[in-house]
Amino acid sequence: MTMKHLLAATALVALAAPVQAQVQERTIRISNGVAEDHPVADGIEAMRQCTDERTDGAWTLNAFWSSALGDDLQATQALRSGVQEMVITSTSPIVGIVPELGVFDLPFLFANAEEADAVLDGEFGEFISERMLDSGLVNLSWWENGFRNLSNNVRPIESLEDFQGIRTRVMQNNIFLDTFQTLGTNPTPMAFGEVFTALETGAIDAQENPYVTIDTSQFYEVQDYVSATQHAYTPFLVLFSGPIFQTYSEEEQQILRDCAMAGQSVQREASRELAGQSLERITEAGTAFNEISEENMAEIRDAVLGVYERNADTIGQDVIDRVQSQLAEIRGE
Ligand code: TK8
Repeated sequence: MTMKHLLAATALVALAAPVQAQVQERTIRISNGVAEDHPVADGIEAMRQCTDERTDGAWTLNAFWSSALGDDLQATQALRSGVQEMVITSTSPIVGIVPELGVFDLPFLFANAEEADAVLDGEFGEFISERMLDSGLVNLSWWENGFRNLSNNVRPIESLEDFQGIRTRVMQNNIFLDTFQTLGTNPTPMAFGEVFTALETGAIDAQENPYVTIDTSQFYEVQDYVSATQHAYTPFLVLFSGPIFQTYSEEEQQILRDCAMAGQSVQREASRELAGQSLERITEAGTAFNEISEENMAEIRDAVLGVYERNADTIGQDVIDRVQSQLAEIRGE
């Protein structure tokens, strides 16, 4: 090799070096409360393929399932103190950290998944994600937990009266507590990881989650009835530790955002595709499913209207107004 070639090769290596420094070897631990066959796994796999490509295999994404690294709130606190990289959590258990998230717990806020996507992927979703930064949490993307339905061991829910006295686990969240007290049940706040055992031992009669979760966390094994209450839509936050995010280069931060968004479309599609199959599996296992008449659903919706006003101070009336004006726009009202 001539001196000229040697100098050119050295210059090239020097040029490449800063780029390599932009993307370091990383191991990213991702905490999940749901089980490994939940569609969140599809989203994480899509994210992993994306980071493999963008970092040339320098990053390792390790997912932990069924609350192995702690429940939603514990894992989120670990992100805030910079001792863990990621958690995929429902918004509801962390309203104590970011009260505005409570807006998603208001009963019957969204009428369908299209509305939920439009609000979360639009200005309002951006507004909420920005609010989370002050708490040391970077929301990389909105994924889908889904519309929640009540399962229980007492009776099918056909009308408002049927909720009476049912001992129901709710997420650790005052708005769900208010909603299920107002419906006439006897609600108990509980971390997700404790629900199966509480149902199995008869400590509680009921829980409420999307069909996909009732399926993949095997709640149907310990539940006799599932009723299509569709009483709230819960988003999943794809959270990254703020303190750790700050130690990443701008290029690495962009890779995280881009790849979490690549996971969003895959995860939402998998969640919606699996919902029908999950309901089939639940009923094939012997759990009775019922829908609720529109007339009785109207009575149930009316019964919980007061939850909005009673929790407006905690969430922020401005936040409620903001999402409702977005929804009015989407609905062409
Ligand atoms: C999983 C939970 C779960 C949520 C609940 O980590 O607690 O019932 O719906 O998805 O976030």
